[in-house]
Amino acid sequence: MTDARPRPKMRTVGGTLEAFEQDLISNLYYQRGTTLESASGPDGYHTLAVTVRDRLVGRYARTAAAHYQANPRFVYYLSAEYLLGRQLRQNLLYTGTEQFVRPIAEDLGVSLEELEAYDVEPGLGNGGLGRLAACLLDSMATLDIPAVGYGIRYEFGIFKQAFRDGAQVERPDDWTFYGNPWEFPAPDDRQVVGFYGSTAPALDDPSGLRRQWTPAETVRGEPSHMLVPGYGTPTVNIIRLWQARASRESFDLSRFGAGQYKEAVEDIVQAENISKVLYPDDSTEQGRELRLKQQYFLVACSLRDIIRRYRLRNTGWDAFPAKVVIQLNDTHPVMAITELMRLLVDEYRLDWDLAWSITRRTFNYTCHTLLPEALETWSVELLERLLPRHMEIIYSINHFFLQEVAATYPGDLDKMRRLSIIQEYPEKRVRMAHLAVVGSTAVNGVAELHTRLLAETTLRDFAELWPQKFHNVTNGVTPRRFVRLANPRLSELITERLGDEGWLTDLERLDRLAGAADDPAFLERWREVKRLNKVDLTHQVERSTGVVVDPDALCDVMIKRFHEYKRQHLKLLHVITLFNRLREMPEMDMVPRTVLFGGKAAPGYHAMKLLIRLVNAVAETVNTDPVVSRHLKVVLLPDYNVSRAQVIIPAADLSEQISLAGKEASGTGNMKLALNGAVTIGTLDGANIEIRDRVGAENFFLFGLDAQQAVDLRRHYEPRAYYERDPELRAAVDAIASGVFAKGDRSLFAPVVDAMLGRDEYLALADYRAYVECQDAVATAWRDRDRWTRMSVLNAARTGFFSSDRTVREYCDKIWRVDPVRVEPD
Ligand code: T68
Repeated sequence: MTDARPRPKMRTVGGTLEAFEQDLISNLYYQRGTTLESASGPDGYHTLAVTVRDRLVGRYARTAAAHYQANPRFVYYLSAEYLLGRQLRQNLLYTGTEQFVRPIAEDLGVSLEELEAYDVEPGLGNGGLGRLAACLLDSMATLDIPAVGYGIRYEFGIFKQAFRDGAQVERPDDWTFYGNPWEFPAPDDRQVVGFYGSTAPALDDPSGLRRQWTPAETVRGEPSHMLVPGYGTPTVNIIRLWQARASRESFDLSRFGAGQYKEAVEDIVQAENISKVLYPDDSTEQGRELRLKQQYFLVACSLRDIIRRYRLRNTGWDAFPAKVVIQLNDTHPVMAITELMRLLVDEYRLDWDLAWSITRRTFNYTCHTLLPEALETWSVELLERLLPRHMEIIYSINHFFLQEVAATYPGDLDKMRRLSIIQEYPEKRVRMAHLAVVGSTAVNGVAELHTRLLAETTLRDFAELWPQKFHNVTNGVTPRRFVRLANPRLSELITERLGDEGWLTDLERLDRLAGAADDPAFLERWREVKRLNKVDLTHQVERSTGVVVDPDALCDVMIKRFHEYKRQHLKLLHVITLFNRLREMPEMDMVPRTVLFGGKAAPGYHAMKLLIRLVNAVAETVNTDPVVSRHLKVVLLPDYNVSRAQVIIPAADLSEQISLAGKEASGTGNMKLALNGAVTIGTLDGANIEIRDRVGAENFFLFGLDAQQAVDLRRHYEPRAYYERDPELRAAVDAIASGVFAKGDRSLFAPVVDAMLGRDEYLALADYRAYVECQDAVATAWRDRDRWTRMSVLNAARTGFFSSDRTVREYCDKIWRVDPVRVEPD
């Protein structure tokens, strides 16, 4: 896809300030049933939200009409997770009504900040994968790509994180408590989904491939949609979220009448549990049956909706793959492949081969991991019980696939065993990634290194069999949310320098800032922006932790899910090293630093929950030490989420991307931080490599083993040897072991020490010395203010490539082959 066509000029649908104010007052009265005099905070927020939302509805209607008219090929993005972030400011910006709100709010005696406190972010995801989905939707709308996102409307999103005595406690995220003004329920488009039951042969099918499934249980999926506006264009797409409801028959009126209240509603509760909670689990498998139910619920509802939409303008099945392209966001929605086969073969009575050809041409699969333990598998026993017909279909798909394999590699049983969709030992399980690759046209990794390693290791046999299936599409992030909304000061400075706001939809134009990196006056203003952002962050830190930090200190941030491979413990060893140095030499001239962590650990991930305790314990010790705390502060900001990211990222000086090379698929926080002028300290992992290639080696602090060295070292690795020969490392580990961070209790953090000195799975000790030396180089660079600011400017100037607009264009070119549809301007 090219972007050669002229873009319609950005117009505002905001109308006039007077009209906006009128609508506000009227909405307050008629929608909330209250008046200016008696309105509460939630009333004010809701009214503002609805008034802004109304300005997108006309655009949405025109988008739907244009799509109906053009009958284009659509992208359907299937994802179990979306981390959309707050909606209010985004939609004010996208409708051009931002300018009205302040004067009106002033007029009415409220502040936008006050109202925004009620703008809750829908936390319908865990981390990078869910946020990527949201960035891609934003870019698809911005590029006028006809697209619909499908997901689950979890009643409770990702848990809220608090700390009690330094330990993570999880609280439910009741995100719809005040109602969600951004969504439109669409009960007319509900669907019914079956589970359990049995299958029987279809009477008229001699091939035996068509069968009839009679589910034992049915659940209703009720959709609602949220608007996904494009920036600088009238296109408004939607994301459709399904909520599980009991089908009407589930309510047992006779039992209720007989006073058996609990029994009468049992089925209702069970059905509605399906969309009750997001699995806050990005590492381990748990709650298996319910999780599989969620996955099937999502794909069954979505496919029926996709077919419904297809049939509005098309007849027959031949055109289906030409009009429908489904992108599977990791393996969570991969059951869609078997469900489409079931619909086509059993319900629409197509023959198997035609159905399979349609199915394969419809789906594509994005893989987001390299960790073998994160590759999803489902036990055959569970699948046979919950989705008996789907299990049969998987066996048939596998049967025909293995015939193909046997024809290509005659007699190679080992190859067959490795490629099979079914794993036989130690237990029969379905490998979802294999099903995804077999049932898709294109498979993509999310950064160059990741795609290469996928093809060389995790999916190697498939890459040999079908090399043309594998593509790389390096991730990206939306500059609207992560620069313009998060960092208005920097945005203003950039716009002033570049002359207009065109960079917001053509991010590579940031390269014109490179010239400014030698302009002392510009550097001064750049620094001033960063400083003001850091002042904002210090206020936030103080409000939520009570810790007072210096806005002039180097702001060193590590924000991401807590996971061993990401190596928060390596960062902590560095912090403890600085602590030890200061204790030993109180007079040393150390660069003042604030080390800021943010991130959640999966509730069942005990090693990471203990590490969180340790981070908080180290923070407490450091921050209360009269000598050390003059130079060093450590903060673990509770409840890291998209909204907090939008405050932290603009204030960061140093971006920590220190995963063991070969483990982080891509990372996207690394991109957001670089775009906001943070300099990266990182390994050659994921997209760090591509960031470094672009910003230049001299503007990136590289350290550590590369992916190949890590694999080689792992074979004969002895962490104790590193511990014994490096006195600073030994002192840091010993400090944890000695109980100084646990009021003398040597047992509390012993598991952390044991993990380091025992297996040290992610080679933190091996990378420690290189990391600490690299951090010393960071400190030296920081002392030279102009040098540092130059690096900061060049990081922003040279990372325009990492816009999710570029990512979406690549998906369009390599995989989707969809064209934009222009929508009538306002
Ligand atoms: C992330 N994956 C990758 N997974 O770790 C990151 N997993 O490198 C990459 O940048 C990002 O995806 C986008 O491509 C995840 O975030 C999960 O959240 C997850 C959730 C459930 C199950 C497994």
